Amino acid sequence: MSQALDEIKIGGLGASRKRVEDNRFIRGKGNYTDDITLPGMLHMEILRSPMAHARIKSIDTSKAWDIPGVHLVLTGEMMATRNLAWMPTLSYDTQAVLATDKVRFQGQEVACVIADDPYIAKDACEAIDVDYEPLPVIVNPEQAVAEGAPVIRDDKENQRDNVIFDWEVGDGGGTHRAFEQADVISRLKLHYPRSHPSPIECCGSIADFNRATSKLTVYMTTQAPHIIRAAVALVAELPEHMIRIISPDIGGGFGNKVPVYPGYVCSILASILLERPVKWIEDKTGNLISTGFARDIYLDGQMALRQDGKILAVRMHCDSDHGAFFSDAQPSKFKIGLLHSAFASYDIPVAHLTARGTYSNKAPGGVAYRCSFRVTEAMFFQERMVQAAADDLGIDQAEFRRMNFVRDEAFPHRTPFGFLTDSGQYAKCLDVGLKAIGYEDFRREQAEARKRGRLLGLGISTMTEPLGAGNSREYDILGIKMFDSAELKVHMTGKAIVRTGARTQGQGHETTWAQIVSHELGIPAEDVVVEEGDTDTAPFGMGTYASRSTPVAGAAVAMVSRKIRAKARKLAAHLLEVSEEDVEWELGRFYVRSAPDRGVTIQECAMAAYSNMPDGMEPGLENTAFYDPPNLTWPFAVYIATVEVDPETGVWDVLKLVAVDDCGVRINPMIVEGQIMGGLTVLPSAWETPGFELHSEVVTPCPHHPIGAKGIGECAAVGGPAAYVNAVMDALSGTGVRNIDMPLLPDRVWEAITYRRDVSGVPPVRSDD
Ligand code: MCN
Ligand code: CUN
Repeated sequence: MSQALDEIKIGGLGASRKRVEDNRFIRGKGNYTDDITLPGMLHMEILRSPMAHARIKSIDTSKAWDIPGVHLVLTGEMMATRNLAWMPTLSYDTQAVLATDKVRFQGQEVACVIADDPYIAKDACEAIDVDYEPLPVIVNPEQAVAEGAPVIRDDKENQRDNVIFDWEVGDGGGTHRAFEQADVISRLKLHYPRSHPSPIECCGSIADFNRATSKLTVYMTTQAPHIIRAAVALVAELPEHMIRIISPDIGGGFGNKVPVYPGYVCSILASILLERPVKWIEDKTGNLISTGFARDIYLDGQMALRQDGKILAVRMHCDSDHGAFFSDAQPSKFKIGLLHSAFASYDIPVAHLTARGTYSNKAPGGVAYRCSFRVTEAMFFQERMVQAAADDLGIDQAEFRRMNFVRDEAFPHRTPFGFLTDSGQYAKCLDVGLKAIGYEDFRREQAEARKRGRLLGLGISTMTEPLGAGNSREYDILGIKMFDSAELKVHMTGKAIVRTGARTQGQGHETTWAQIVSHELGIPAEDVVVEEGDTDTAPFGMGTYASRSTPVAGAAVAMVSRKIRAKARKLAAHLLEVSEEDVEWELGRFYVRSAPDRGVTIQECAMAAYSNMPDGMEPGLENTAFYDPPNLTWPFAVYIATVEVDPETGVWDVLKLVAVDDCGVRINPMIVEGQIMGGLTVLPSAWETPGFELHSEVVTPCPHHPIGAKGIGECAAVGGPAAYVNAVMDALSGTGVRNIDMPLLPDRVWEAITYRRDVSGVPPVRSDD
């Protein structure tokens, strides 16, 4: 008889285990960067530019130096003597650490003061006298390429204009031919505005250089500690083994804590110069005006359609505003992230995307924001465009999607831009969603309400997200290939520690990685501790963003567990005195095939690894696995929102939101639901947050992931926005309004209803009459 453990009881795959990290968080016992105090620690503050574009005529720091308690005032000029005035970005550009020649965005770092406490440092910053000569300011791509526009990056030798790149992907000729066959061509232009990830905890670092040991330890808010270590080694030319990056608890990242910021660099240099720990904690204003933003792209697309509803081709152009430095975090190969994952949900024969990136006098970043490298923009545009096309053809929105979906049997499916999606049941997800929202009934109710002057709307959004970069053949950042690793140490009493190079920021890795070990080894999850974030102890990894942790680091956890199990099997054979081939595995236990009652537990094997190993076997039960995924994982989701818009004020409320997410096998269903709700809510308060109805009945295991899981961390933030916007647009159907750019503030909605016209959010001005 089987003596396998009950996987849910031991907290394995599928168990809605409470998050173990919350034990300390809800008690206020988290350990964030700002909680750390080191002996002799000094404090750093940054002086930021009040101007968006100006030449620096002079910087006078003498008054700051005179303030008692000031230890160091850093300027770009001083940084330059150490070759640190500029640093490389993640997209092969350069970024000013402290400005020397010009300031290029409002909030740019101009100088730093290191003092006994942050208040002295702040006062000293105010005592620095900077003489600026203002220059014309550019705030959007149109201005950037206009005749006579000032060249923002005149620091770069061959830069004669404000264009960063012109990039294209897809089949231009084929797309052109398909458009010639079209019965109807549908067009949509929109702006996805700049957004800021806004984690509760701002960025910060404590650099601690110890002259005696030559070791540099940096505590910092980073989602990717190993990448930072490599960057510090290469940029500051310090030996990598003498650098230790520790990412303590993180109070939300959302992409904001991927880039390298000047504050980190300055605190490191200051600590080296002063030989004392230097702490820099950014304030909210600093975080909002200077750290990695997201979106800010202008999309113009056309869809070639056959009268019966078949999508024949898509043509897209994207103008993206990257701010003053091209510092996007994205795979090297792609200039505009994974924007070309657009239209992956649909079976579209051919497509062509052109993209132009430009500089502006705005903060750099392009980190995306809860989105796998610009897939939010891709999916938003996909779903807005699909809605517009369905309207143009007079076909029901749900039906139009269904007829163009990639069919279940068509996987793996090659998207028109060349990705290979792995699996899914798109139509089934849609059916579940339509049933849950009560589609037919709502349409009737909507028509009835219209007669009484009430505006109801229903918006559908789907998303197919490329999660889990690499594989290493195609994905790298600055040449560093994207894979991950996990290390598992099983102690003699059967307790274990698992470490990865990912870095949880609230996603619950401390809970879920233990569940994967449980699933593979039958060790109860509570007997497995998870540790991440310290480069001296964690194995190499590319970090946590683009929902790549489960697809890559999580897979590595499964693979290392399997290595441990393989060794445990040998130990079991030895203990049971049979040959390895006669040993069978069931959860938590090896047994003799011919005599199932004779068995040993995984814990007994662990003890044997330290006390009774067979002759010639290397002792211990520890291992590391590197995992280079064969492909991205491709979760799918359908989000359906219903709204009511007040025609008098433009205020709108969400009546209901139904989410159907298929992220493959769910490790921890409760954490997955938390991720979905967080993604659908993002920044608004609980007051604006509707009740969500989440569905988990569609599960398409990822065919190439060891436990069948796909990523989930960003899906709802990727697919959610279009559901809300489509719902408002649906409420306005018949008014001739085709688009309102986000944010859908009441005044914009009111303007659209009242004047029956599109409302564009294009800065800097919009005509108000
Ligand atoms: N999970 C699961 N089953 C699956 C997939 C995931 O149980 N099939 C679990 C995972 O084990 C993990 C969580 O769900 O505990 C999220 O997993 P995953 O989708 O792999 O995403 P990451 O862990 O890589 O998280 C990154 C993602 C990103 S990129 C942003 S941005 C974002 C997000 O997560 N930032 C967050 N969610 C966030 N949630 C919080 N609380 N804070 C942030 O900063
Ligand atoms: Cu894109 S924001 Mo998350 O990938 O860290």
